[in-house]
Amino acid sequence: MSAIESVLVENRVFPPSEAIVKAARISGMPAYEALCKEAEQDFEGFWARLARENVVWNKPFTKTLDESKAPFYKWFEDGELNASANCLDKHIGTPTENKTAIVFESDDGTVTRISYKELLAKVSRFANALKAQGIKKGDRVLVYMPMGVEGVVAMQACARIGATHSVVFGGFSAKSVQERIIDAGAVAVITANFQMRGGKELGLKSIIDEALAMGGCDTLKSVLVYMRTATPCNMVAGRDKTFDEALAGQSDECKPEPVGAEHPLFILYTSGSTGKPKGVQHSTGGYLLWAKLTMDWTFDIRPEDLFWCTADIGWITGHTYVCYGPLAAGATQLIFEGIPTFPHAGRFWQMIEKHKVSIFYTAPTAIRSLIKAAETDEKVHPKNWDLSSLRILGTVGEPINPEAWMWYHRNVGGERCPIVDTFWQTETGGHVITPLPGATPTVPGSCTLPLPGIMAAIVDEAGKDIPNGSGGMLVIKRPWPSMIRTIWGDPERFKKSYFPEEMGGKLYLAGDGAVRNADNAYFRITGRIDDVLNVSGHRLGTMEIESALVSKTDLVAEAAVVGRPDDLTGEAVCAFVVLKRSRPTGEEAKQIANELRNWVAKEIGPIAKPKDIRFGDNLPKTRSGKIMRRLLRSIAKGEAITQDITTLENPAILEQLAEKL
Ligand code: 6R9
Repeated sequence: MSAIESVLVENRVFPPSEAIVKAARISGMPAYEALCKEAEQDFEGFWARLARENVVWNKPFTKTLDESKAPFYKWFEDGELNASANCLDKHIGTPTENKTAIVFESDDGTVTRISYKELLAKVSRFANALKAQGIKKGDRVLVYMPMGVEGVVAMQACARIGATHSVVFGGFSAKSVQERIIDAGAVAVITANFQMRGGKELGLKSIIDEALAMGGCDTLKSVLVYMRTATPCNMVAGRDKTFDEALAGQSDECKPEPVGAEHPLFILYTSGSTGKPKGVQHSTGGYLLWAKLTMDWTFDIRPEDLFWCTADIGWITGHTYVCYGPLAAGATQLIFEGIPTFPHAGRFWQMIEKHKVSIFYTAPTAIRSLIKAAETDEKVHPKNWDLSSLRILGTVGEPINPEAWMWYHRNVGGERCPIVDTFWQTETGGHVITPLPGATPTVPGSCTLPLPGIMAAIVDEAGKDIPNGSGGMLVIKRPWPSMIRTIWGDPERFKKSYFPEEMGGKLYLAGDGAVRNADNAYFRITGRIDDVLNVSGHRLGTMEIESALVSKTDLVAEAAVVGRPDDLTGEAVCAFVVLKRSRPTGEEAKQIANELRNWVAKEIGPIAKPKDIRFGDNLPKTRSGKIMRRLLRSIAKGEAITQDITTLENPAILEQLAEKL
């Protein structure tokens, strides 16, 4: 049975214990339902109340929602605030000021702690250094940093002066960095000499140098380099400065710059179905409200919690649940520099015991790989560590298969911790469909119900509602405060991608397929319905990988990329390639496949490397010349071809493409 099929027949229900319900902020289903009702009865009043209660405004807003230019919705538009002040200054003068904001564990296990007060001083000083570089409100700054306190400081410092950050995950290639600098018009890059992962020192600054050497980054003026390790890196005089140089003489006080609620706090690039990655633009007010609110709602965060989200700051999860949410909530969080399998695959469990983590939030792909490790080596099984500090578990990034859910529930959660399977996207800013730990009975593999005020539904291609029990497309019918505002520099693409005319132009189209349970209306996400793949929880566009392949013009004539299910990574990239020379076989085919993999890693990043590469003399096409992708998907899965292939121009190549290297 495939993961999706097993999800669809799942019917085990796990209600939260009475004690958990009693202690929770949103306590029991009636409390959840009351919030939903409040949102339905007075939609704007509901959000206005929450925005007043959860955000510190320099200037209060007078209008909650402006729909006059829909789908370019504006929230709290005439209000003014600063995101960094909402994460740091807000706690000064309260008992939180001396509380630990971040517990940092480095790759080699060294632990450091920083209090809210110290973090504020550090962010302020860095903000002054940015200003001294001539960086000002509205400028874009690209952040290419390892996991650690400094990455959060860089983002917070940008927010403090009203500069818009664009964080790029440290695994992306020089080419990807260059494209993002150009698209965002970034004036500065904040990076590190190296990052430490799994005991290895990996170059970051060298990738920035390579990106800038590709040319076209005309807006870029300065590069600030955090010396993470003692190994020197290339520094270009007049352009590059170490953090020490940039921070020298800077005061650790910096007044936060108030910005309008709609001011772009950040741009984060993500893959779409067509063309280049899109710069998802987020607001300041609505986004910050969501980061704070979902910490309260989904994680039921408390002052004594030790919160750990394992996501990298290069992804949206690291933005909302590392950089902004935990700080806005005044929580203590753990940040980890390394990887889950170094020095052994019990590292996560060991860290939970050591730091007494109470809320643990990770990706299904990590869980699956740790299950596999624990099954092969008893010594790294979670039972070897004391995990009794845990009270809530979470997952994010992709559908979780019920087997992995049950393992997580039993072996990590000790059958006592609610699991919040949080469905959301870069575009939604934060959780949109998720259980509430002290209310929602959970079902393995289901993200259960929408948060209050999120009008999620399942519709057909014309935007018409589909009854519960049948699959369709996931949409959100009304705007919400933390939604994507536009695609940076491409409002038309924003409208077309997310509010398609064919569906009436008013529904937010998530790009995922979903089905609601006929009995309890719970949502199950069945996966992307567009050409976006989800490999280990990372979004990749098939078109992006195809264009990377065909850009190897000396070798590749044509390429088609599809996804196929993979037990470990959820989906795997499978590329069908036609070369400019004759079709290779045997050792030679393997060697060329490797060359192509490395090429894709260089063009996009190692995460995009095709797992499978198949060579053919041609690709299966219809008489009108369209590549039959559905057929390729079947071949990639190793399924027998049941589709009608009468329109296929060249049926003989199917055999070639089915051949594994
Ligand atoms: C936060 C994040 C978004 C895509 C999304 C969907 C998949 C995320 C999920 C899930 C099933 C969940 N996804 N969470 N699918 N259950 N709990 O991951 O953002 O990188 O933009 O990916 O991830 O397919 O559309 P992003």
